[in-house]
Amino acid sequence: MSSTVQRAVGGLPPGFLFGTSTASYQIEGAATADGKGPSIWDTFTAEPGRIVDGSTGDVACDHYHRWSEDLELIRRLGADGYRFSIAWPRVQPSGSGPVNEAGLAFYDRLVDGLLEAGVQPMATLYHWDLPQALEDGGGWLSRDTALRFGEYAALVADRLGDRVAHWCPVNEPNVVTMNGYALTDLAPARGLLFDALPVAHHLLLGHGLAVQALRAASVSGQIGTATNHQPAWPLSGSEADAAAAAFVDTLWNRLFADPVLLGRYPDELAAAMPGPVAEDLALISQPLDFYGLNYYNPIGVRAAPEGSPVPFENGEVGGYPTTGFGWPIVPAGLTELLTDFTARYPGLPPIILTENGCSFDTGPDDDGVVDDQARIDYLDAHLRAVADAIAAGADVRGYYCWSLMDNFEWADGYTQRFGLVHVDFDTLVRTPKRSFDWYADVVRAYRAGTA
Ligand code: IFM
Repeated sequence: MSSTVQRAVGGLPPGFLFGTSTASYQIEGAATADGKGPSIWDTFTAEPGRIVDGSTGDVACDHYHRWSEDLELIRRLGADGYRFSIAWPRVQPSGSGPVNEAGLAFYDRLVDGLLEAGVQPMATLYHWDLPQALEDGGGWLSRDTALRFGEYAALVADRLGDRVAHWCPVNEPNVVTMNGYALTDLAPARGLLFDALPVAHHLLLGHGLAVQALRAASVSGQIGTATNHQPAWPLSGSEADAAAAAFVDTLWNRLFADPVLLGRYPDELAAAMPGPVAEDLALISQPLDFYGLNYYNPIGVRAAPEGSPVPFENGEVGGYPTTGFGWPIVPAGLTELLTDFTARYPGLPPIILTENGCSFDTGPDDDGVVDDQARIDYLDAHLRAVADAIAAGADVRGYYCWSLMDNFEWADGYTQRFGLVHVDFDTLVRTPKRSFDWYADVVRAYRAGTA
């Protein structure tokens, strides 16, 4: 057994879960199959210039048709869990009304297949593919979308609630708010800057209503979150940069974690939230079984020049190696985040890392081997960062690698490969990378060590 495998599992407590993550629009394809309605991502990708390589998720990995082949890969990996997302427009093509049976049946089969393979299903209810009809009615700027989301959650809970092990209602509400509604790089590309803040409240309310629906259905699994968090690091020692970084921490991290974990908004942003805020906060802060956290890297922040529409600018933290995306590789940022959360939120439930991973454009060599040592090094370092946080008192119970397979990376199309499995997007042939075998070894070594 290699030393990195032994290192990676050292310091992880008994019962620790290993898994992989994916999302519907990024892997499924089958854009109109079985009555699926259009989502905001179908609309966005059809607009020229939105996606760097001009691609769409119309086919993606064609997982909708090849799911049993992918299930075999999941089985072969041997990890405890698999996180997938349910496409709302497959279940309710226009975001409200009765269930589209064929769409929900797909996830029913997937969940059964996972359980037969001995893998715990982790279901995300919303990973960004909002039914277009709801966006036409205001999208997440409208309170109504949160109410519809609660109804959709109830429909899914009714069908899958007896078998899903973990529920993540909303993936990365901060990314949706900032990149989809404040800026224009993700769908629906509204570009509203601070006028997008009500979106945060409606996504959080949607989370609360979904938690309520899942509890009302007495689902057997645990309920949590999947929120992207990043330490905000000032790019210089100046007071102005420190203040800008504190503001970004509030906007990116606290705005989404405080309401869930403390039942209140940060003072600086509370006034921007549409009512009835106090009642909504009671729903938003219902107790959770785990806090799901997605980590990639810290954000570098500097103060913006006088007269800018926002008081900060983002920049890369320097001095670190980078992934194919150019994102800095900072495992210590993960330790910092986990220990800071533990200190900041006294009632924090156990944490599960619902995403962590890296893009590297490594393809098959002449022998068909995908030798992605850089990914192994990244995962190894981040698992050790988790162990460091646990040693410092953080209660972390699981790690889900993003991603099982290369997929459609949003505005970056097929140019960024995050998978443990290589996908040839011309032939759709799947080839497990060396990191796949390494991760399988990590899981085996952990089990052997804790058996
Ligand atoms: O691919 C995304 C995923 O959909 C959400 N979290 C970050 C990943 C990498 O950018």
